[in-house]
Amino acid sequence: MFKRLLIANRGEIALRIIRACRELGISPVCVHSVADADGPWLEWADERVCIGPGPSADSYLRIDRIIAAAECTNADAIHPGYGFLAENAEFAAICRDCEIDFVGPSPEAMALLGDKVSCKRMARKAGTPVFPGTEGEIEELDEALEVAEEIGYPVIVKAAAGGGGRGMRIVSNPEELGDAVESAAQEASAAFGNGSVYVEKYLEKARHFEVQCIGDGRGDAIHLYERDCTSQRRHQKLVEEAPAPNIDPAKRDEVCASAARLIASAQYGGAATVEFLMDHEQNFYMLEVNTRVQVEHPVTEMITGVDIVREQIQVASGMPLSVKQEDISVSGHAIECRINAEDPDRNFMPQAGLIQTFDPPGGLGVRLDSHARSDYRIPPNYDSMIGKLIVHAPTRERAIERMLEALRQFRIGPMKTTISLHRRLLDRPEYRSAHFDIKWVERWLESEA
Ligand code: MV4
Repeated sequence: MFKRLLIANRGEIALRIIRACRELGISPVCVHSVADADGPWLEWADERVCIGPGPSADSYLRIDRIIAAAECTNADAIHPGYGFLAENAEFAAICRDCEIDFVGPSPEAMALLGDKVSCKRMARKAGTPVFPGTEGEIEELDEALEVAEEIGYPVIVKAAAGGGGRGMRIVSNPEELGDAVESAAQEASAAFGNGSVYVEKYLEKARHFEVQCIGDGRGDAIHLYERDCTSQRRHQKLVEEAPAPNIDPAKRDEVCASAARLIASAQYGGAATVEFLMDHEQNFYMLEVNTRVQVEHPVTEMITGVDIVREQIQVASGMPLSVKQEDISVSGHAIECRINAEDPDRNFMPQAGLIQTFDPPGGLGVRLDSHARSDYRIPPNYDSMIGKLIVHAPTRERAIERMLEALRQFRIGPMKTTISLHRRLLDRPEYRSAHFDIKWVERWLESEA
């Protein structure tokens, strides 16, 4: 096992990784920016290294400085967390060249699954359901027109290197397809240095379903069942839960097993998430694979009892997975609310500044993953998530009630947060009944505006 692990991240996920290190007897080292010099999580690290000014491009994204910090502190491994360099295959390759273990997949596995065209090709081979569409990237417009005609409009043009909603165009008739392909390719080329695009069937009303997998890096992988992430706004998830409500158990087992086969086929090591959309008839279609630990991993930990960050570190150190597929079962229901320092009444405007009041809830089945505390000043440079409130209860109904009371007892001030929004969201009939789709939060907020 590693002796020292460098955490190339900040905030709640840095704290989450520190906690996993301590349980494994590993010494955690943090890098941080000048803007994060007062970050409460840094108190729990054995060493801290300042790697540059506030802007991420000058600190958390500086591969050279992070590698130098790892070398100076004698770290055996680097955990990238999520965001920043977590899905950067070049960073993973540089770590390997420097003989530092990257807590994540090999650069090859990351590249194979990170490119959506190659990922889709592998998914077809593994029997993971995908949207009908072009076989690979579009080379001739005629070929795209032909496929679109065959699958029927509307279709969607997507960038092979895209993700999170960037570089997509919805097309409702053949007259628009040429322009859409051209502009999506141009945008992708500028944004990702890769202008490859592909076409697939566009699904209007969908639920967002994702399967947590862990690969051992030697061709074996397990899944930890799924999460529902349908409640989101502008590609920012607000509430996640596990297991996904209202799913036929046989279909669910089949899609989860197919996700694990895909991860295994890439010789993938570490945590991965296979994202799907689900239509109203419970047909599943893969969207993409995230090659990192995700923000919402705790809901899966709560229902399976598997410590995902611990597994990531163990696999990266060359150890086998500590659980077998047949030993994994789902117990109860978990919900996570992302607590962002944003004003839901002012278009989710970020709220930097000094936290004066921070009174968190507690009690049976209540978990808080947060780096915040009173007297902590939220810097303006990073995303506004200051914590994740997670509850676990025997049923979905009881988890909702437990979350509502935990939210009621959570006092943060003076800045606005998304706590008030969550209290209203969890009480909506769409949420309570789980009769929702990926646009439901936006429709609801629009109807109140
Ligand atoms: C889609 C889609 C409908 N049909 N693909 C958005 C982000 C990227 N991960 C893929 N996305 C979508 N791909 C097909 N064929 C709708 C979306 C989409 C979406 C997906 C998941 C969660 C929220 C979303 C919000 C808008 C659009």
